[in-house]
Amino acid sequence: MKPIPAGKQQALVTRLMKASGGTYSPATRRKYYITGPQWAGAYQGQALFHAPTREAIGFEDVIREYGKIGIGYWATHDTGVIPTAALGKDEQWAIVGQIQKSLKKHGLACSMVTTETFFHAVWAASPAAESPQVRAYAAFRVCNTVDVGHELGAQFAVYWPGSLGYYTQGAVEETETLKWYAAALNAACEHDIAVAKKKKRPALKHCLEAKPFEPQAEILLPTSDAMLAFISSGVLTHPEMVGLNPEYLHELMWGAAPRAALARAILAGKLWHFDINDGYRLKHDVDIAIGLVNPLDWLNVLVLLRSHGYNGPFNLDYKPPRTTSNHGVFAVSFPTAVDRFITLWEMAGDVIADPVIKEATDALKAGGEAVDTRDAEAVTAAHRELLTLHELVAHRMFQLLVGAHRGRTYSV
Ligand code: 3MF
Ligand code: MG
Ligand code: MG
Repeated sequence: MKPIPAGKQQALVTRLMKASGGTYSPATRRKYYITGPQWAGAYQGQALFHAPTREAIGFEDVIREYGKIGIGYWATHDTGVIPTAALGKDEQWAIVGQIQKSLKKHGLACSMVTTETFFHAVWAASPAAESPQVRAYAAFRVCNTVDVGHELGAQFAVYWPGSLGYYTQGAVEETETLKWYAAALNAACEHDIAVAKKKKRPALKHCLEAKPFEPQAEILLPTSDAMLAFISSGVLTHPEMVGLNPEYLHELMWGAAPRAALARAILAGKLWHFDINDGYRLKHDVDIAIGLVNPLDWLNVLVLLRSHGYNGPFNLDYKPPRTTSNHGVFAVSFPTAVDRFITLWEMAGDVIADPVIKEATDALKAGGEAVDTRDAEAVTAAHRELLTLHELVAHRMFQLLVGAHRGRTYSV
């Protein structure tokens, strides 16, 4: 092939995107509770060892482009749209007014707001630092986010505590730090109760998001399970207002099975919000878009969520790759991520309705014929053939994933 001149590359991408097919219409995409974070759309490709590869864009651009794609909901960090120095001031409310206008113009709703408690130097010793002043500032920040959330019509507040941990051992007393962290959440919940009452709105759902490491070396609440224990430990004044925002890749990062982590959150009644992305076990938080690494596992995850009636947001918390251009972020990265989610979600419906999987599962639950249940050999023998169905179910899931259940075969 001849070299492609820069001026013809966008057209090539557009043509190949069309040739790929399988896209859903914006109207169809809007039927799902898919949320687009400001930070994902505006991510410029920067990281510890990485210079930005894309130009900066603001919320007007992100909201407009999400609207065109058919992403119906928008979410943001406070400082993703409001400069730190303007927080809580008149300038903040002017910006919030602009955001409201943009959302209305492009037909989006704000689903979630979150406080950035990891980027600014003030968080160097975490939002639950020893200094009462830092903690008072943290309380101001989370309460201010509650105000912004109500003003924008959000239903959720999310907390990724980022720097709640340490680089070096012994510098921090863990129980005290956790109680101080709880104090900030308590301030947010109590403030929320008052604001919700005044505004005649339901209170926000406050969702904790765990990540096992990064940016700190050691993290005080590293997993969703740790957060469930924290919620019910007695340190929160309103544990009923606090649930989870698990993130798929954050669970993989510590070697967990995301589906099992989600199942534990479901049992606790705390699966309220879900950050969707993909990546690899025991590695950096690469934030690859959903389904590009573990499509079969993702299908399994969505089967679990569908069968338990999960109706919260699916938040596209991933990072368009550094190799993708500003144009590509909204022409390829977001629409394809949304479409893979929809495909996997609908496929999860196929799995639930599949007669082979259904009969196999029912048979496994029915068990073998009655034997003496105090006789290990007899119980084992009564189920020997039945248990082969486990592998058959897994094979059937694979068939559903590749379309073999609809007759797709290869002749050699
Ligand atoms: C970090 C994350 C965060 C959180 C966000 C919401 C930048 O790995 O996943 O995204 O989701 O801070 O609170
Ligand atoms: Mg996240
Ligand atoms: Mg993440």
